[in-house]
Amino acid sequence: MKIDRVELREIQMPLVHFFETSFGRTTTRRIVLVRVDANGVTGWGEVTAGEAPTYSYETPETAWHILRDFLIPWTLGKAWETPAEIAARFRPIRGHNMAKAALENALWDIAAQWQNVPLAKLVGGTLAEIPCGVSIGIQNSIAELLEKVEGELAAGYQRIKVKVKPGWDLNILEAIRTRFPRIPLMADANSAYSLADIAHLKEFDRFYLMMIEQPLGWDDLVDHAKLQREISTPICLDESIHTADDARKALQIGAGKIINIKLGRVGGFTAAKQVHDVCRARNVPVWCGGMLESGIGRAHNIAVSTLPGFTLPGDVSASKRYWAEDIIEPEVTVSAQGTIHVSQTVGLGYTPNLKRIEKLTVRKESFE
Ligand code: OSB
Ligand code: MG
Repeated sequence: MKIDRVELREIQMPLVHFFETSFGRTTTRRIVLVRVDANGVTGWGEVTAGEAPTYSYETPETAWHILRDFLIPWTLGKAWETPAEIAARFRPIRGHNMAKAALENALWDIAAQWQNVPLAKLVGGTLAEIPCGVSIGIQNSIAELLEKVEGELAAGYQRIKVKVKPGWDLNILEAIRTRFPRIPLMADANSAYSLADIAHLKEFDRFYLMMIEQPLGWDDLVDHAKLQREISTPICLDESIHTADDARKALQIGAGKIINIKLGRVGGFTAAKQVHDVCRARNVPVWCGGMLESGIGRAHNIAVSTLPGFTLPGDVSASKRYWAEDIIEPEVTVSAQGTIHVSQTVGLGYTPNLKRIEKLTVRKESFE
């Protein structure tokens, strides 16, 4: 099969509510979409990079550059059988996993349509329904945070994750535990602490969290291993895991007990499956992280979440938590039990809304 055409476009989508982490606040997402046409079939991918290089070094601009100048020329007009072959072709490029994932995942969408199966099935998924949690950003006040937690629990979500940073950590966890003593709760620090904070991080143990996500350096494994020996709360790694080898090394040295898999961060479905397999072989649970995706990235997240090792609720939630109107039809909805029913239709499982996408587009470039 041959790729006839690739189109890059940047869309801008305002969030219904700002999203704040320890590295800053986002109000409007800039999302690069990749559309691929091959043998009369269209596939879509999404670059999940943040607007600023604060979660990782990638941005919409770096992804556009890497796609336009390297990844697209390397794939356009070339023959391929499986998306994994394309992933292998991208290997000489160091990093830039979010750019790679956007293109590779579009090919998975195409491959699923060629084979007449749902994307989840092609990926190797087995779950028909996936458990969902929510990620709640830093709020303007504790009262607003408690209100949000209450609303998400009422909507049925199976676990609550809250963003923490120095000054917005023990106080908010105390407030949540006082009001909701038994809910499945976790915290995500996005690298806001260092080993100098060990005594402080030990205090998290009294809130019996399911896990604490990426407390230390965004590129660290060694210090996380030291911290994990000192605290009883399980550490979940996010930012530090980019490959299956990273996962193997992290688990080997005890840097954490759980891994968050993000398609963009690891470079697409091929690598995500490898990270999943490394963890599953060691009985280490994984879950799917989110990057404030539009419906296209969200649909990919749902597909990867059907792999059998995804035993914990992920940050895969309803479209309406982020968007007044999503770019897919139907929008992603979550059941009263806090689950998403996996679409059994061929391909992505959702239809990109071309009119809506066109309206949100601020630039596009196509390659034949
Ligand atoms: O660390 O998981 C993270 C959003 C942007 C950047 C990093 C992270 C997040 C989230 C949001 O936690 C997850 C979601 O999309 O709901
Ligand atoms: Mg995280």
